[in-house]
Amino acid sequence: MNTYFKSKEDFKEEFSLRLKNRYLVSVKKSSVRERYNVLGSMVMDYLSDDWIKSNSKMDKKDVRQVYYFSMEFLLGRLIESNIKSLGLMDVIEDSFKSFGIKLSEVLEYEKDPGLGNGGLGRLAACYFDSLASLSYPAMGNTIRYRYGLFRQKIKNGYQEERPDNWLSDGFVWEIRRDELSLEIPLYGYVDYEDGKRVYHPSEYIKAVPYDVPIIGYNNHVIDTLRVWNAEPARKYPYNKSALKYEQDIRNICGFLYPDDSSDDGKRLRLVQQYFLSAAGVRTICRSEKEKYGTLKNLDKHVVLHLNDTHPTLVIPELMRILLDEEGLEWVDAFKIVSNATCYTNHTLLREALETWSTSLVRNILPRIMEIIDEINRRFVDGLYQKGYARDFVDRVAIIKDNTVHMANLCSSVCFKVNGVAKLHSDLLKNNVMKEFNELFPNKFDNVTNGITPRRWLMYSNGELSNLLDELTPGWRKNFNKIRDLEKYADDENVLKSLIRVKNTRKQILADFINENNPTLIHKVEPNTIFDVQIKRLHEYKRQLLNALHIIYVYNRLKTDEAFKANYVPHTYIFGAKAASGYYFAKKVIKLINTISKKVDSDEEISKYLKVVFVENYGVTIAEKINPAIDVSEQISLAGYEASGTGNMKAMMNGAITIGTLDGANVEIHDEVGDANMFIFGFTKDEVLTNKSQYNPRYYYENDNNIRIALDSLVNGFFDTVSKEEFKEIYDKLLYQDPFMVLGDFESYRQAQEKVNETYKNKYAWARMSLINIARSNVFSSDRSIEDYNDRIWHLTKIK
Ligand code: NBG
Repeated sequence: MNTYFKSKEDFKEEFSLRLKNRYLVSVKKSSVRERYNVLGSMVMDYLSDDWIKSNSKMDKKDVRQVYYFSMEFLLGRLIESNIKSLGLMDVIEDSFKSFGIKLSEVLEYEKDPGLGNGGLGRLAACYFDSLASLSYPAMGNTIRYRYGLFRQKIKNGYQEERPDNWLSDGFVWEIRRDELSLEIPLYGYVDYEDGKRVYHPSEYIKAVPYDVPIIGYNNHVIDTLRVWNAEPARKYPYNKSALKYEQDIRNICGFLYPDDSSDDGKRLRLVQQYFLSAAGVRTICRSEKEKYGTLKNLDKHVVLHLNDTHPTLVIPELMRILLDEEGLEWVDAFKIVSNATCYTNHTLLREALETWSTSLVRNILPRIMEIIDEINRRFVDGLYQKGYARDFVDRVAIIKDNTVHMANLCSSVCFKVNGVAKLHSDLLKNNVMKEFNELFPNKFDNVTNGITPRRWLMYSNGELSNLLDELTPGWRKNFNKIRDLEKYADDENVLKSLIRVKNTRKQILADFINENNPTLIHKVEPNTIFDVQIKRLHEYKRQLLNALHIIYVYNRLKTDEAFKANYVPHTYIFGAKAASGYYFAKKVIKLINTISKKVDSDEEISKYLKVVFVENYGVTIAEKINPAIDVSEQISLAGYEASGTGNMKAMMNGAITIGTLDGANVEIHDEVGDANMFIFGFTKDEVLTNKSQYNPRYYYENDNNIRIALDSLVNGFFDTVSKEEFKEIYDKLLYQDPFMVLGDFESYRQAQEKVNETYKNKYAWARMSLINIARSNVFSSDRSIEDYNDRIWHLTKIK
C-alpha cells in the first residue's frame, strides 16, 4: 500500500522526490506541467491496490458483469474528481499550501479528454461514475482517438475549428496493456474448406488496450474504461504498401467521427466500429474461455451493452466466434448472442439512424457480412412463415435495397431495447419501432437518463454542496436525501443562503467570461438574470428561437418605455459547437455573435441586455456555467430531443427550466409541476398533427413581433455584416421552418414574460429553485444505473 497520502510530511517528501527523479527539478523550480504529471502519477500509484482488488473480485466465477460499448466517452478532466473520490484532497491542499505553490493551476492544467460529441458520450461517462460508485462490475470499451472533437475558436463571430491534440503529452490516467493486445483482421475473402466457411483476411490491425480507472466515490471500487489503440500488426499486408498501411492505421484512431460524407470517411467509420467491437468481444470471449473453458454459458456471465448503434458489429462478431471458432450450431449461437446483448437508442432523427451499404461491409468484413445476411434471411423467412405481409416485413428487414439498417439489426437480435426518457421510449415503441414492438412485446423499455451528482454538483458547486451538508446531511452518499431539502422551502434564512450561493457562482462565472472576452465593452454583471442555453448547436434544439426572441426584446427595449421599465436586466449566455460540416448551424453561431456585438455597442440597451457566446463549450466549461444558471433553456421542438441531460445538470444546481414538453423535460415537469417550471410550445401530438399543414408564413404575416424580428435579419439592422449574411436563415424560417420556430414563438415569448415577472420576487424564485434542487434526485445517474440493473443487466455487486 502506498502511504504517501497519509500525512502532509509523507506527501511532500514523495512529491519532491518524484519531481527530482523524473524531471530533475525542485518543487520551487518545477513547471505546472511537471507538478501535474507527478501528482497524477502519485494518485495512479496510490489507487493500484484498490484497482487490483476490484479486478480480482470481478474475475471471480459467477460474478455477472456489464461490458459497455460506446464510440464516445466524454470524461472531462479527471484529476480533481479522482482526488476527491479517493478522499485525498485535504492532504494535497495542505501540502501545496506549505510548499507555497498553487494547486488550482495544477487542477486546471489537465486537457479535457474530448472523446465524445455531446450527450451520448457524456452519458456514458456519468454512467461509469455511478457504476463504480454503486459497486457494480463494469468495463467500458471505446477508442483512443488522438484528436477529440475540435477546439472551437470564435473569430470575427464565426466558428473556427482547431485540432484538439489532447494526447500530445501523454495521459497520466492510462496504463498500456501490451500483453492483452490482439490482431483484428480486415478485407480479404471467405471460402469453403472441408465444408466450413474460412475467412482469409488480407490485413490485420493490432489493437492495444489502455486502461483508465473509473473510481467509485469513497468505496474502494474501481471499474475500468478500456481504450483501444490501433497499431501495425506483425506482418504488412501483401496487397498494400507499407506507407499506405501506416496511414490507414493512423486514421483509425485519428479522429472522433471523421467526416462521413465522402466514401473514404464512411469506410473509415466502419473500420473504427469493427475495430472497437471486435477488440472488445474477443477479449470478453478470451476471458470467458479462460474462466469456464467454454462460451456456452456466456450470456449468464456477461451482458454486452450497445450505446446506440455504433457498436452493433458486436452482434455478428460474437456470432462469428461461436460459429466459426467454437463450432456451435446457428440456433444455439443465436440464442447466446441474443441473450447477451442489449441496445440503447439515443435518437429518432432519421439522418442519425445508421445504415451501411452491403457492398462496403462485404468488402471490409466479408465474413461479418455473410453472417448479417444470414441473420436477416432467417428473420425475414420466419416472418413470412408466420404470415406477415410484405410491407410489414419490409419495414423491419435488416437489409433493404442493399443497405444494412443497424437499428433493425439491434432491435431484432438484442434481448432489450431501451429509450432514454419516457416520451422518447413511447415514440420508439409506438411510432419508429412499432412493428418490432408488435413482434417482441416485452423487448422495449425505458430508462430515463441521469447525471452524476458527484461531478455536476459535489465537485463543481462547492458552495451549494456545503449548504447541503448543513441542511440534508448524508446526501453525498445517498443522493435521495436531497429530497429533505424541501422542508426548508419556506424558511427565509435558507432561501437567503441559497440566493447567496447562486450570487457567488454568478460572480465567478461573470469574472471568467469577462477575463476571457477582453473585447466586451460592457462587462457581464452578476446582478442580472443568467439565462443560459448550452448544448450542441442543432436546428432541432432551436438556438434560433432564443436568438429571435432576443432580437425582439432588443426592439421592444428600444421602442417601448413601459416594457423597459418593467424589464429585469438579462444576460443571455450561449455555448455550443456546430459540426464542422453543418453550414446552417455555423450561421446561427455567427448570428448570435452578431446580436451580441450589436447589443454590446448600444450604450443604452446594454444596461438591460447582454448576450455572450462562450467559446469552446465542453465538460469543463459546463462545470463553470451550470452552478450559475438562473434560467435553463430547454426549447427543442417536442418529439425531437430524446432526453437531454443538460436540463438535469441545470436543475440540480437550482436553475428553473423554460422548456417544451420534450425529452426528459416532461419528467422534470412531472416532478416540479407548472408552479416550478415555465412550459410552453406545441406538444409532441400537436407537432405530429400540425406538421403537414404547417405554414410559417402565416405566423410572419399575422404576428408583428415575428415580422420585425425576422426582417431584421435582412434589412440592414445588423450593420456590422452585409444584408446577405443571414439571408439563408431568413429564407429557411419563412419558407420551411422544419422545427416550427415561428409557430412556437408567441408562446415562448409569453413564457419569457412570465420568467421576467416571477424573478422580481426573489424569495418566490429561490423557493422554486430549492424545489428543483430537492427533486433532482430522480435525475441522478445512480437512479438510472439501478434501473438498468433491475430491468436489464442483473449484475452482482462486488464487495
Ligand atoms: C443524444 C440525444 C440527447 C440525449 C443523449 C443521451 C445522440 C445520438 N443522442 O437527447 O440527442 O440526452 O443522446 O441519451 O447523441
